[in-house]
Amino acid sequence: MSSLPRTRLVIAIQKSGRLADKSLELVSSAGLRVVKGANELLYRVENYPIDLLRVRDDDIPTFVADGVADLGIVGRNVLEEAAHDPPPEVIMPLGFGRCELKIAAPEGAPFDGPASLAGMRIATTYPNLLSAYLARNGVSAEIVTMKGAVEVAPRLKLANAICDLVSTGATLEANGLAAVATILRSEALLIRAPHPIGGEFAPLADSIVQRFRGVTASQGAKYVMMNAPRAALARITDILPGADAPTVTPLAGVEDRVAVHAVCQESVFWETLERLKAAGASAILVLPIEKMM
Ligand code: PRT
Ligand code: ZN
Repeated sequence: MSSLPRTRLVIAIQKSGRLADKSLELVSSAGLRVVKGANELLYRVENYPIDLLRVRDDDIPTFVADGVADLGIVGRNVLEEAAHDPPPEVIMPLGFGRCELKIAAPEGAPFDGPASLAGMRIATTYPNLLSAYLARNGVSAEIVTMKGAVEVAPRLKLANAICDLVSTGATLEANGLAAVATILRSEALLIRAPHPIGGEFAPLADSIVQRFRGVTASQGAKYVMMNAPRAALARITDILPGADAPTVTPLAGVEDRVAVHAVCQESVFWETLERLKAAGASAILVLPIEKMM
C-alpha cells in the first residue's frame, strides 16, 4: 500500500499505555509544541508542520511500514512480532519502556534448557517471536495464541508455560510462575518508514531525529566539575564514567592544581565521587544536562 501525498510530517505514537507519556515527553523535550485538540487521533504540533498520530502500539509498525506515518515510537517486542516486507527501519533505541520477553513455567517445574519445552503448550501474545525462538533451538512445542491475561493460562490448565513480557517480575510471582528463558530484550525504538521520506519533509525528519538523539543522549548524562591535582589527571579521567577527554583549565595563582570539567555519559554515583575525592579532587559538582548535540 502506498500512502497519499501529505502536507505534514507524521509521527506515530502510542495513544495510551506504557509508552504514551514518555513518547509525548520526548517530543516536547525536542522542542515540538503539541496542541491537544478535539481530535483524539491526531495531535498537531503548532511550531512545525508535524502531526502526532495516536494509535494502539500494535498498529504502529504497520502505519510506518506503509508510509502512513514517517516516524514512529514502538517497543522492539511489537516491531519484531510484526511481519512487514520491507519492515520499518530502526533509527535508535530511546532508553525507556525496557522489558524482556521471557518464557515462564510454574515455580519448581524442572527446566534444563530449551529442550525441556519440547511437547509443551505455551501461551503467548507473541506467537511469531516464540515460534522463531523454538525453531532456533530446534524445539517442537504447541503455541496457544491469546489476546491478553497470558499469566493465568497455566492455572486454567490452558498451557504448561507462558511467553510474556516481564519488567519487575511481580506478575509472574503473583501467579506462581518463574522465568526459565529470555527470548528478547526490548525497549522503545524510534523507527522510520522503509522508503525515503518525501522531498520537502526529509530535512525536517532529519532535524527531528537529531533532536531526539540529543534528548536521549542527555538522559542520565551529567556535567562534572572539580578541582584536582595536575599530577592526578590521568587517574581522575579513568574514574569518570563514560567521559571523553575532559577540559582542563589552570586555577588562578595555583601551580599544581587545575579545574577539570567533563561530560559523563553514564550515571555518576556517590561511590564515583568518593573515589574522585580519594584521588585528590575537591569542590566536586555534578550538574544535570538538559540538551546535547
Ligand atoms: O492499547 P495498546 O495496544 O496500545 O497497549 P498494550 O496494552 O498492548 O501495551 P502496554 O501499554 O501495556 O505496553 C506498551 C509497551 O510497553 C510494550 O509493548 C512493551 O514494549 C513495553 N513494556 C515495558 C511492557 C512492560 N514493560 C510490561 N511489564 N509491556 C507490558 N508489560 C506487562 C506484561 O505483559 C505483564 O502483563 O506487564 C506485566 C508484567 O510486568 P511486571 O512488572 O509484573 O513484570
Ligand atoms: Zn498493544
